[in-house]
Amino acid sequence: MQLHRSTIADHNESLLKDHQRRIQYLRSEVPRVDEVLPLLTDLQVAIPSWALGTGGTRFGRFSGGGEPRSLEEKIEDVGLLHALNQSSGSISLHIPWDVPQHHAAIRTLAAQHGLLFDAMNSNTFQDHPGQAYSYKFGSLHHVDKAVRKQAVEHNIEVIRQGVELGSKALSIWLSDGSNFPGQLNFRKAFQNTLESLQEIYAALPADWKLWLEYKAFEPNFYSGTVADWGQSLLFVNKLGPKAFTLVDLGHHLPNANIEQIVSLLLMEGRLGGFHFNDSKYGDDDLTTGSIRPYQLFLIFNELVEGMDARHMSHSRDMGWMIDASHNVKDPLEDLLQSVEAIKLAYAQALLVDRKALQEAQAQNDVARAQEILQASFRTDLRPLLAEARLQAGAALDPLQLFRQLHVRNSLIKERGNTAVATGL
Ligand code: PSV
Ligand code: MN
Ligand code: MN
Repeated sequence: MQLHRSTIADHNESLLKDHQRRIQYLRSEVPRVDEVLPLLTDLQVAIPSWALGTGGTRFGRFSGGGEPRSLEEKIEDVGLLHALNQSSGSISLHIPWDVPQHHAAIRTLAAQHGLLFDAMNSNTFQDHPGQAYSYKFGSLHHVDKAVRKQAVEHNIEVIRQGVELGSKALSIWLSDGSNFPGQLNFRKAFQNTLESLQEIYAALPADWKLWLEYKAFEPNFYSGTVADWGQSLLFVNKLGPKAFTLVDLGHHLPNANIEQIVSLLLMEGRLGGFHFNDSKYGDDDLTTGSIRPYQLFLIFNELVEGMDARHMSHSRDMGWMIDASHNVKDPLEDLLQSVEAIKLAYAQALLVDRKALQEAQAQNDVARAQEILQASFRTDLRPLLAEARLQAGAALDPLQLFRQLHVRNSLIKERGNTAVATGL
């Protein structure tokens, strides 16, 4: 489904008067708002190819219909999101859930939608059809060298595919771990993983990055071989300057102080990117900002502070990606909501009075420090995001336009009701 510029222009025209009233009020309240507009426009959030269909649980999956049946259709869906918000300018693929075949044609299609290829995700947490060895007892950490070799080769193949598509990063998440005490020798598991990662790292092109994601538990429930940021940091420090830790917001033990983790990883120059989602219990993969928006803001507060301290480009020097999966919402509506929540937290963080905060910190003025942060968090910056979209040629209200156009119904007509989103 193609979205014409004139459709967006008509939609914007119909909402313009109300929008102008809101943005004028915001400008009168927060004089700096216009300064951050270019930064907001520049921040693009990658969409994972596996989030375009309705997610499921191990108990069932309830498809809303019209899901993309091929990589081409996934690209079209992300293109639609990007046309609506001008903030979702890339797609992240998962191999072998995605099977890119005609790379040049896929690349051209993506470019037609204004999209780039974000990080490539390898997958050694499932057995692939026809592979020689099983990953039942892990992949890069496996006791058997032959299994490790197979997993290393898969990762190198994913890099190869990514090079064809113009991607610049390999994202590795390992489910490797153990379910029972005694199952693993932790040190040997670590050393095997390190050796495997070194082989993968050696195959990285010069301008590529390797992001190593950690996860506290699931599918293993006793130990994880890359279970937390400390373990990931140990690996990436040993690998070299192209290796970084990736933070998935749902991969921590309950109540972890993620913003502090972010701050210290940044300080060490080892924070590579994010998988955004939200959670109440574990790796719930709920819509970003739907459960703990204040935490999201505090994370962005550290990001802005830490990246500025290191003179990093907010838009270019970090991998911004969503990793979510939804059982009850329209996946495209949900992704629009997640992108909006991410940019809202970013805008709030950009508008923190940093000088005043530093002064309050230097004077141990705890109450003032809290007031400064919360003043930003509690300012309604939604009109600012809308203004950024208006200036970028996107829709003032992407979700409303998505509904007005009955996009889901058109997709169901085109693709049918029972299509599945992933290759598995
Ligand atoms: C694992 O829970 C994870 O967060 C990794 O990023 C995977 O690639 C993704 O989810 C698969 O859905
Ligand atoms: Mn993830
Ligand atoms: Mn996850």
